[in-house]
Amino acid sequence: MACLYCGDGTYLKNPDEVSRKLCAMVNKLKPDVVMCGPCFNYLNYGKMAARIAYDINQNTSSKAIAAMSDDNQETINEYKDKLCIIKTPKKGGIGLNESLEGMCVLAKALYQEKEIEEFKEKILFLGCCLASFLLGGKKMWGIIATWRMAVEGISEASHILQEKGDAGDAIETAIKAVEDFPYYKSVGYGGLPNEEMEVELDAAYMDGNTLSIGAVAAIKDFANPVSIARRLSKEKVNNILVGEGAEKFAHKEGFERKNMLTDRAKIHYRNRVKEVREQEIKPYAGHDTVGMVCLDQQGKMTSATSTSGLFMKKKGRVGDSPIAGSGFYVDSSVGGASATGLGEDLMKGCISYEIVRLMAEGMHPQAACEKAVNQLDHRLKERRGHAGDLSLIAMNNKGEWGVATNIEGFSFAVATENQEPIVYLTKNKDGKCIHEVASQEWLDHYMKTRMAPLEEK
Ligand code: SD4
Repeated sequence: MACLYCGDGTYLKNPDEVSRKLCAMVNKLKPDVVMCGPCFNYLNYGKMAARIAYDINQNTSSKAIAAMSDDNQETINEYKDKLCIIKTPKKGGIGLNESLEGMCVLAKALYQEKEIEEFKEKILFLGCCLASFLLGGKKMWGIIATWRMAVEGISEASHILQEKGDAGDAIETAIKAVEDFPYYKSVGYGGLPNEEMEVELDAAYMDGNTLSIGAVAAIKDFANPVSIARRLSKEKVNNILVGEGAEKFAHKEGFERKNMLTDRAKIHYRNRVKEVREQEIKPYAGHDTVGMVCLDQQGKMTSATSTSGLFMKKKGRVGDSPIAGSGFYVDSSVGGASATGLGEDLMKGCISYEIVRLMAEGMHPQAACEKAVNQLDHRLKERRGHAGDLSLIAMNNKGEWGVATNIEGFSFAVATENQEPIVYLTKNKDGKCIHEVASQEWLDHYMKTRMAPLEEK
């Protein structure tokens, strides 16, 4: 064997154990060269790869080399005198295909007389799932959500998933946590009202095993629309209910009634009415829908959304969030996606379905999100002169995830078997989305501004 490739696993809970097991494997297989590098990730994901390469050089007779992009500058500085590090051009990660090419070039350099094609057959790939493989067949789980506000919810969900709980229960728990928190202005209790100062809520739930869908739209006065949507997904027909019909169903099924209009939301409403009058501000500015995709240890995937839609929307307006294929979609045999942004534009691309379709063709969730968002953004600008906000999250059935946006500073939260719940901020730079872990300062500021006393203008 010419080479052995290993993935990253930066956020592995037990890097010592992974390194020890990988060294044992290298000692057994005795490859000439071990290439260590992040597969398709962002940030400083090369850290674990560099550390593994270093340990292999210390503890085995094989030669280990690390490969990573400039995103990993910190790691490159730390290891540059201790390790051979190949810089890969690809921003973000070396990618499976890129690393295969990269290793072939490397192998050719080492064994000069051979042709690149020959090496392809001699390379053993151990990609990003290496971690779970090495840690004794532990099953992957994960949950990803739009916006910072979801992080407490996904933390609760991760306990359920860790304990082999069901992806349906985990996602419902996570979304309910967001719906119940009064300071988040676009979801559930405390959600911002429509033009007539009524809180009309949209929510959906999808089961990726059975493809069952349930949704409610423009529902008033119920505490947890996502639970009603999940209940509807169990029906044979009548899966999507709106307004009065949805309320009647929820009442009959015993769901908790609640006046969802808070005093704080009333102040936001009155202030916005004044702003719109005085400064011509668009009533639609400022919205944060929660959308999630979840994978459990049994391989079941789910997706769900919940929102009060656009602030000051017309009574009866329905956005993308309860619409399958636009606001959400999931198929356990592939993965799922969910959207936030301007529903009217998100729906024009059936964008969640499009991402799942691209993943089914073999694309990594990150590449699929970027392709779908960039293409829709481009198409909307070309045909209509402008594109609304489009932000998408996705996860495949291996627990790999991706995010893309056409706005500045979209935040999202992820937890998986390999990583604690983390909030990231992302921005689109020339079609590539760069994710950064949100600083403590940013997180504190976020909460402070959400909960600051609100004065009527
Ligand atoms: C809607 N997509 O109703 C929702 C709004 C949203 O972040 O996502 N806000 O159009």
